[in-house]
Amino acid sequence: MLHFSKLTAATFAFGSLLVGIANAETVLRSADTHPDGYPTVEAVKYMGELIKQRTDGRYSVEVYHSAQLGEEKDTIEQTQTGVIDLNRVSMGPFNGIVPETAVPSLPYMFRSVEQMRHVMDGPIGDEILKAFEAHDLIGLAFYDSGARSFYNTKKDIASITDMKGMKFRVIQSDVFVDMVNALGANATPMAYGEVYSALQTGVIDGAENNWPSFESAKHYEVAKHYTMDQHQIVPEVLVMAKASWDKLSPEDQAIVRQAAKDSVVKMRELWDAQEKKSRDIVEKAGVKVSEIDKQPLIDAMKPVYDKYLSTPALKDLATRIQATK
Ligand code: GTR
Repeated sequence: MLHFSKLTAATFAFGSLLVGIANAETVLRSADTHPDGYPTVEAVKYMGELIKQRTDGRYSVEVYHSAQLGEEKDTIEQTQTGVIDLNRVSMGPFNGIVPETAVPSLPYMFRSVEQMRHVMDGPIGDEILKAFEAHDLIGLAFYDSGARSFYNTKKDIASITDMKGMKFRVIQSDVFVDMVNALGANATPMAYGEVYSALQTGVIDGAENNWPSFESAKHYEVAKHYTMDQHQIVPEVLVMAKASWDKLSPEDQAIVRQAAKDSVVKMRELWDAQEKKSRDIVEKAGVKVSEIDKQPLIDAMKPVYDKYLSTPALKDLATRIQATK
């Protein structure tokens, strides 16, 4: 009897040790270049809450916003090596790593944000997410980034000829560099965090981005001319380190994937509201917004398309994107 109860006590102690281990919370570290409150940051936090609820607290997500873990190019490398678990990045810096990402990044590839959402929500989006796996990353979801347009410190741009010789900062991606050069301007690839001072000191004349980035990075304080050329509708992407993913059980992988998908809905709500808010802030601060005839810019992209749609598979991907309603 005594022996039996000892055993019971030991079993109980061992059992609670196991429960203790099972309850230990694993915190997944997630990188974002944007400040706290930005739609991407809030969407990943929301995803973290869903993961926490659905794993009974075994997993949670901590978002390191404001480039606390580094600039995008570096955080991508750190995610590939498993130093960072999760990363929310523009597709731009992936262009040289995952060739499929160059296609949705091509200027004027999408006709509208609505079409981009249809494409990325469907089988084409899944195919592109899958393409990350060959590069030690798990593609989880696409977020929105509106449309990117040029802005500068010098003058209103009303036609493509006004851009000639101007120096524009771009994302560290050859697609972006080639786009600016094909417009007759000069591209300066540079980390996002360096753009404000480069605008201020005149190292560059301008840059290009959507309303929320233009506003939250405060570039509008120094660049007062915004041109509505809307050259790129580049989706953002949320990736996980393959090393971190492989540590999850298949059930937990399914929870993470679903939570990421669920956070897209939240992201889009936040995004649509933020775009309006940001545009309002910059216009009130005196930014002059000018319209431009987009056709000459579209026509100038022919060599860029030829360069990046270099294989039948990539050409086919572009054709399928363009055929999506
Ligand atoms: C923003 C994007 C960021 C970053 C930035 C940039 O629109 O959300 O992830 O890529 O652009 O221009 O570097």
